[in-house]
Amino acid sequence: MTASARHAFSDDTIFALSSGAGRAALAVIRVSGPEAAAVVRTVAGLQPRARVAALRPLNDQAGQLIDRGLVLFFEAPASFTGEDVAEFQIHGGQAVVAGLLRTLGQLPGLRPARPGEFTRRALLNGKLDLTQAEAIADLIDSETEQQRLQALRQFDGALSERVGSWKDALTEALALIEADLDFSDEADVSGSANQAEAPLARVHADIKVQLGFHGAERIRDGVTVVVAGPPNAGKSTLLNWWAGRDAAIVTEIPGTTRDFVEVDIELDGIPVRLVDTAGLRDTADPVERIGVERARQRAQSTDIVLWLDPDGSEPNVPTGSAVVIPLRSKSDSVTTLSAGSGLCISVLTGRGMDELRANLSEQVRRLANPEGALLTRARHRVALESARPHLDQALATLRVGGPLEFVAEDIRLALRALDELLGFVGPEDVLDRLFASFCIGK
Ligand SMILES: Nc1nc2c(ncn2[C@@H]2O[C@H](COP(=O)(O)OP(=O)(O)O)[C@@H](O)[C@H]2O)c(=O)[nH]1
Ligand SMILES: [Mg+2]
Repeated sequence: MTASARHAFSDDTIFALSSGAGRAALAVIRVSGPEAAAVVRTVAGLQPRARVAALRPLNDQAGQLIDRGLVLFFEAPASFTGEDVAEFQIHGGQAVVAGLLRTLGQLPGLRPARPGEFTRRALLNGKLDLTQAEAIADLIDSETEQQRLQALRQFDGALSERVGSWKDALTEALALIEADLDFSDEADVSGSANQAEAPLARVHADIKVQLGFHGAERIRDGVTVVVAGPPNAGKSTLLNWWAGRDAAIVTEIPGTTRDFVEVDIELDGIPVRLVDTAGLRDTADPVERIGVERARQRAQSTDIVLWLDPDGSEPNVPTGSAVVIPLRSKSDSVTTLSAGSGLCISVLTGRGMDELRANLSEQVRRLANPEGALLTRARHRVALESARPHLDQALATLRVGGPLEFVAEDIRLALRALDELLGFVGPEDVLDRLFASFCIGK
């Protein structure tokens, strides 16, 4: 099934307020579907001309003036959705917007759009693929500069093009295998299957490289930093300093923090989640003990661990693959500096805090380096992970001279996984879930 084969959308015409809700200077109301041209004629009394803006009085069905506004018309397929599209730019008053929406709702064949339905139609009409639709959602949700740039890159087709080139190479390999299969009854076998190995191996290697990059997902979802160390080391104080508020309770009583306290900050345009944890110690208190266990688990699955200890002890926590930054906290009050290691900091006097910020920023930037990384969502990773074993298998079978039918089937399955990544095939509920998270009017 191709993108166009999926073109089975309803015949109804949808409309929605595409600009933000509430009082504003202007509002944009968008209409998409077969009735869009009729809407322009009825509401604006205008024979629609594609891509020509016209300032018109807009009337309701009784001929009463709603507002004067700018009317734009895009003829299918040269529109965002691939259908006929009309756009009304009107004054952003609530009564104005409500008046036009009410009028549209009364016209035959029109109904309010569901969240993301314009983009979904664009997808179904082959105007963009699923990774680009996701990029639109990411662009709308982007809060940091890096997120914005990354969403734009993906909207421009950075991932689509790479996946497209993988598909081309696999299709070529498949054709070579199939040609060989066709010839296999004859004595002088063409042997073209041998040439399939090169493109297969290239795609295989490239996908492996992409799966090794995590930078793009970190830009979208953020880098996690766990603050860990013995009780009373000043962990919660450091978190509060970074948050600029009293997010975590600070006392001189060891064992105060028992559960995670998380705050979201931004470093160099990259979202960072700081997690305060219970101080690590052996304790008889069952609640604190759970907190300590959770702290250990959290440290194992994080990107960065800030290890705080006034005495500069070695990090005493399983850190998985995390980068560990050792810090000697409360350095203003430690008189006999032992032979421990780590940057000396003091939230109280500000000592070492600039260096700490610079150090952490550098690590965050390194982890969230988007250079060459194309997978921005877990969904992309899942799709490639499901293609990979088929490529492994196809290559292995080909190399040992195994049955070419098996090689062909594995290539087809890998191609299907790539098509799923682009949204050309696959379960509808994946689309339902994605578009449910969209704004109405997009
Ligand atoms: N002198 C000094 N005291 C600090 C500093 N940071 C935290 N403290 C104090 O150390 C105690 C424990 O701090 P807290 O943040 O709750 O430590 P946690 O148990 O590691 O979370 C509190 O009394 C803080 O006021 C610092 O930089 N210098
Ligand atoms: Mg604490």
